This record gives sequence, structure tokens and C-alpha cells, in this order.
Amino acid sequence: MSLNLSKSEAAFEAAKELMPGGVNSPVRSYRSMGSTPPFIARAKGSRIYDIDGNEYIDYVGSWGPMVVGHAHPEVVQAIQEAATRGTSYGAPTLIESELAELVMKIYPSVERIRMVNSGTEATMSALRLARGYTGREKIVKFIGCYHGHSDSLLVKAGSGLATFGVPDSPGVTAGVAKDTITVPYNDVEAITKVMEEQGDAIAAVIIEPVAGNMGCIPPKQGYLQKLRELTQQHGALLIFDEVMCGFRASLGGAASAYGIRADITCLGKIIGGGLPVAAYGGKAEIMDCVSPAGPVYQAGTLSGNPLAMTAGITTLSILMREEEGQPDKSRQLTLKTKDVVMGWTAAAKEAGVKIQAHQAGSMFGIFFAEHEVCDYETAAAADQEAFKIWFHAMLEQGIYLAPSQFETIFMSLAHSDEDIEKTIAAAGAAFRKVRESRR
Ligand code: KE4
Repeated sequence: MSLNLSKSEAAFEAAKELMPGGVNSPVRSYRSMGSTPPFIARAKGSRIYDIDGNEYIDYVGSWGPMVVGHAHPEVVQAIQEAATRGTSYGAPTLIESELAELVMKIYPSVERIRMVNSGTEATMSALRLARGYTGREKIVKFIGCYHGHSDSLLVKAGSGLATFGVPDSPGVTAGVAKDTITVPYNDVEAITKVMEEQGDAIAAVIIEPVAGNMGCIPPKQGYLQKLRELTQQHGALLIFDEVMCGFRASLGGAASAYGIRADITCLGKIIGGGLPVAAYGGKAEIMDCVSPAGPVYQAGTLSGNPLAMTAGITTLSILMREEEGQPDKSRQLTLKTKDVVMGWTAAAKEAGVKIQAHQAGSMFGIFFAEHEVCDYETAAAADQEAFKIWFHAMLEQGIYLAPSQFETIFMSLAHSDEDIEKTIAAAGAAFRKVRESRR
């Protein structure tokens, strides 16, 4: 059964005359899937609806932020009320302090925080701060990790760059790239060697503590602890980019799930509840080097926007709310995710298709591979053609997933038991389609 996407097809052709590739962010283009992206009309709870009237169970969740579900009544009402008081002042407000305090409760390693508007801004600013604080210039990032599109970090990056097979981007100068050292994720020997040889020149090691931009790949046992030790030993800062895994790997993100205190933590997505908020924060001694407290400059017209702060506060408050006789929200999300991962694993086995299924809290993903997937190289060696067949078979059955195996799938509190049953049944049919394609 193929989807009727006629209105989206027309809209996409028109949009290509207005925006590069018809989109405002590359991965939305479905380019690697070779098909037309549904143009979305609205969303509610776990459901998303396109302009042709197709309904889907949504596991993209705006690439992570919609953890309490789309158009949550409390979030909508809070934003509506805030809007009646004006949409932006460019001046200090109490609501910025309120979100800051909430985040510090969840992330004890964050003693000071600066709100910005995107994950890219957060990681770019964190790197500038690390360089300003240490006086060093080199940074280390991991092959396949994606930290947004600032020049220093568009080197062997994941997400859309991996999807389109262009790990580096034109326009990033050799002068910038030379200060970015890249090593494979989950490879203790490689990072140990780099730190032993160059550690004293390295300002920071930045990592997605749970990788989500080469598909979902959790860290190996003890890996993050080793990074913490190595950076401490050589006076380099450890930056956790928790823009994606923050509030998802657990309520306190990877920091809490793996018991590691990073020097600087970058947050995004869920912190804004679907409005543009991101942040970087950490030790007061380090953060107080940021202007105007210190000399490292960083600024933003709409940073701390009151509507965005409101959406973030309401979303995090729902996530933190305890209900009598119910497991906490983070546990509920993890259990829902586990049901899907277990269901997909069983369905793939029954269909005779080998997959690797990964989960970290309420983020998850699969690879069509018999081998262990633990880094970018092994992720890239998975069967991407099989993923494409499976992706389209899922979409045609009303399951809306990220259009790339180098992305992660996201659960929300709004996904019901019925949604999960449908998702597992659809995957079974899709795995059978993959098997038939291999005959
Ligand atoms: P933004 O600048 O897109 O808000 O955040 C960049 C970023 C930083 N760090 C991590 C770990 C991230 O996952 C991201 C952005 N994630 C992608 C999805 N892989 C956003 C979706 C997109 O690029 O359209």
C-alpha cells in the first residue's frame, strides 16, 4: 500500500524554489531515502498528520524535544499565557532563573548555566570557553559524533553528514580543521594514545556520552570513566554534549546514568520543550569566564526568550512530576522503549533478519547487521539498503521514523500501549519485506 503524498510532492517542488533542497535542515529532506518528505500539518500526543491527511505514530518527536508528546495541553496553555505578556524583552527575567534552577536540580555538575538558542550555539560556545579557560587550542571529537554545524565540529561528523556520506564540509578551512583531532568512539586505546601524545595541548574532549548521530550507540562499559580520568590527568576539559541524550538517557541524562561529572555540559531539545532553547553549563570557576563575568564573549538576541523558557519549564516539570502508584516518568519512558526494542528484536528474528538493537533510556535504534555496532565504522558497515526498505515499509504503515540509520528514534510519554503494539506489528511486516528483498 503506497501513501498518497500528492500534496506534499507539490509542496516539496515549490519549496525547492524557496529554500535549499526545500527544507530548513538537511535530514528532513528524505534525500537519502529517495522519497518525498511528508509536509506536516499538525501533531497531537504521539500522532503527527501530514497535509495529505495521512496519520502517523511519531518517533522523531522533532528530533527529540517532544518527550511529553505534541501539543501537551499544559505546555500549550503555558505558552499562550506567556505570549499575552509579550514575546521577547531582551532583558533579564525571573523565568530564566527558574529554568536555570530546574536544570541545576537535574544536573548537579551544572553550577552556572548560559541559555542559548540551539545545540550548535551551545557546543560552539562551550569549545570557545574551554579554549579561553585553558589557553589551549586543540580539541578532540569522536568520529560520527555530531555537535551541530560550527566549523570546529564539522569534522568527521555524524547525523546529516554521515547520512549524505560527507563527513567533512566544504567551507571549513584547513586552519580550523587542524585544531580538531578525531578518534573513533568507544576506542580506549585510540583516545589514550592521543592524550598521552598531545594531552597538554588539548583544551577539551567533546563527546556525545550516548552517541545518537551515528544511530543510537551507548558507550562501552567504563569508557566514559576512562575519558574522565584521561582529561583530568592532562588538564583538558571534558565536555558532555547532552543535547540529545540529556533528560533521555535518564532524567539526569548520561551524567546520571553513568555517574560522570563533566566539566561542561551542553543541553538542548527537551530543555526547550519544542521551542528554541539550548544551554551550556558547568563548574562556576569555568563558567564565570563567560562574559560579562569574564572575558570569553558569547551573546544572543533571543537567548532566554520567555516563551521558550516557559515551554522548557513546563516540559521538565511534567517529566519530574511523580504520580501515586506510578513509576517515575523516566522509568515509564524506558519501559515503553524496552517494549518496542524487545518486540522489534523478536519480530526480526521471526522474519529471519539479523539486526542490532540499541537502547539508552528513551532513545533507541536498530542496524541491519550481524556484527557488533559500537562506532561509526561498524555503523556505516550496516546494510543501509535494508534500512531504506524497512523505513518505507514502516512509513506506509503509519510509523514515522527518522529517515536515516545514522539517526536515533525517540519515545514519548504520549505513546500508548496500543501505539506500541501497532509499532511492533508494523515492524514485523517490514522485516519480512526486507527478507523478501534479499531473495
Ligand atoms: P541544533 O543546532 O540542531 O539545535 O543542535 C545540534 C546538535 C548538537 N548536539 C547533538 C548531540 C545533536 O544531536 C544536535 C542536533 N541533532 C540533530 C539530529 N541528529 C538535529 C536534527 C537536524 O539537524 O535537523
